[in-house]
Amino acid sequence: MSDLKIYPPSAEFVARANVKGMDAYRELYDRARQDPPKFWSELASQELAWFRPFAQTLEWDPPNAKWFTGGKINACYNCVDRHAASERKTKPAIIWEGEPGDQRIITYEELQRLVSRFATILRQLGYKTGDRAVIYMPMIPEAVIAMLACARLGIPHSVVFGGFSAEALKARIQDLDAWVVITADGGWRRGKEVRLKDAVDEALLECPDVRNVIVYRRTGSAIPRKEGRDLWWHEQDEQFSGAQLVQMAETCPAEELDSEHPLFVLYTSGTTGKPKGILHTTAGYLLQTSMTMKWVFDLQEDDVFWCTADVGWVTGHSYVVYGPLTAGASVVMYEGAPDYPAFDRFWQIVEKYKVTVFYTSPTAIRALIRQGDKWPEAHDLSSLRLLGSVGEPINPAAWEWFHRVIGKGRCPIADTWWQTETGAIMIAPMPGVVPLKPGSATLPLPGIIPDIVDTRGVPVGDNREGFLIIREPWPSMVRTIWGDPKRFEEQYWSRVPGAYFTGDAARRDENGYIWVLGRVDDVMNVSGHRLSTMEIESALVHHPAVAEAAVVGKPHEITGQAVCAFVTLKKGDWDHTALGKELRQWVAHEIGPFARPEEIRFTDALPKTRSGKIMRRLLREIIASNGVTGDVTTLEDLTVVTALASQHDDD
Ligand code: 7RM
Repeated sequence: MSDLKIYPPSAEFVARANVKGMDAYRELYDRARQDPPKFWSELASQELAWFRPFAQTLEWDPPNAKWFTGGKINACYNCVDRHAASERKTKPAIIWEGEPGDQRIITYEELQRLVSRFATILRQLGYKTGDRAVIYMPMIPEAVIAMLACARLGIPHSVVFGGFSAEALKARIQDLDAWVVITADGGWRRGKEVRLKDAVDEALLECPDVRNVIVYRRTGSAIPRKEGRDLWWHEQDEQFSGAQLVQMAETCPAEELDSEHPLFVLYTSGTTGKPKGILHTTAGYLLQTSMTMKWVFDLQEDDVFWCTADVGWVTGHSYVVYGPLTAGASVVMYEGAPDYPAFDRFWQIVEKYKVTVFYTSPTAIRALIRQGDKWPEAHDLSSLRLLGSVGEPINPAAWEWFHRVIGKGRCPIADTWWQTETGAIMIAPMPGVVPLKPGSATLPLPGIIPDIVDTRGVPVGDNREGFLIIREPWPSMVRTIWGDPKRFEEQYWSRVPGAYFTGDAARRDENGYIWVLGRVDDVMNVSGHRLSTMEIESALVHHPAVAEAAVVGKPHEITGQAVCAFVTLKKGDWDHTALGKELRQWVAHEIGPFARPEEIRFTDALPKTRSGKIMRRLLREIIASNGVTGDVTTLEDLTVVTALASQHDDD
């Protein structure tokens, strides 16, 4: 590693950074480590607005944590009202650009009115604290408004990414037992309409408990409407006419909720076929998402912050909505695809809105690299001062390009490691402090005690690969898996007793820098999105032609990994080419287009251990090398492997 180039922060960047110099970082880190309750309680009192102060900082009964108990708080109030009542009231909260080029700028003051009106609609329909809502929206301001309105009333929301299919949506509505679904007629993606309401209608055929669907009109296309159940957002809003009604709607109070009141449930892929509903609660989540805005993104009052993630993923929750708004930032939000109408859409938006901090994924970077430097070079990117990366390890070549071509060598890159479960960034450089090594998320943030251990939980020592764990509780940590506390405990807290198991492998170098290597379980990472092999396998075996399926990730130049499925068929005379196409489409329908296998390989049998477990490691090797090495002595039938290995990628 010694020949690696190291990038210290520039003097210019350090001069105005929130945290400057290694000593300042060490001081913060040590203070958090020595007395975590003191450290976090001081920050919570300073950074958040409370209706009633908390009595105790942490009640830790592993694996159950309660933070800031006794306190009364509201996430929406912290994100909106307190800024609307301050000098920030005329500051843009949301700077939005639609894919067709329409734009809206919503100040904090306006956001408060919009959120209050929508909260009033929900309240008048009878929804109240503790009821659950599912949000299935395009990337439009109303997605954020819906989330915040739910938070205002204490209605835990679950945002389902608009790229998920009706099937996936149905499973989430059912698991959460949601009574109201908030959606739009559709959204724009690469010039085409994504028809969201159609998917909702299909999902609701099997969700009898849903009482209302509130539909925002985005595309204006014709959609069927179920009388009594479906309501137009704008029609509901029109009832507030006349000064008195408007006044009433716009002053809908924010509920005074417990610190641990559930804020949202976000489903993420695990190692089984069933997605896990990750529960986050209010105060700790808000504190850590907003603190990381200051520590990692060095947030300053005049920043224009753009995180390109969809609000359907955790990155969108924490760094489009709750983190930046709690911190009072101006947030850029874009509806569509990065390559539409051309490959410079991101750079055009950076130039137009003078974005200062830009946070995206390695996949997006790699896809743009391929199109050449002329696209960014055609734009003035001089407003940028800091870049960020998330979702998967960033390969040094992509890092260098991002740094040189986008950041013009001036902007530090914050490679941020975290998970849906951690709620906020855990390992990342403080950009005014930490010299960067391309490909490393560098050092843990204050209050985070990571370790790298072997199968027995013993630390492995420098430069050795092991499991990444986190030893002490932190405010934004996952509280449970919705409806399945047992799975929560088994999944995260039983591998290394008392410590949180991340599911990632990592290595720590001689400078204490952490290099995250990827998942150690059956979770794939495709374009920075988590996908479970089991989830795709169960979708495939649902198809009438399929007997068995095994799914593995295959290295992919742009998306990091791509989905590759090995399939055995039931007896019959199948046209492999046609069926391959059909199965890819089938998976897109069952889960979502982003889960569509890149490749389907038909085989007579799958390699299994004597106890009948599919040997995915072997399949991965076959894919990566078209050959097999290593120990296959536990294999039931070696001829299977030979046959599989002799198939070619483009079969
Ligand atoms: C934020 C998010 C989590 C998984 C995680 C890792 C991988 C995320 C990085 C990374 C290396 C990074 N949430 N991962 N960020 N690996 N370097 N900077 O992505 O729940 O969807 O995924 O993503 O494997 O466990 S997530």
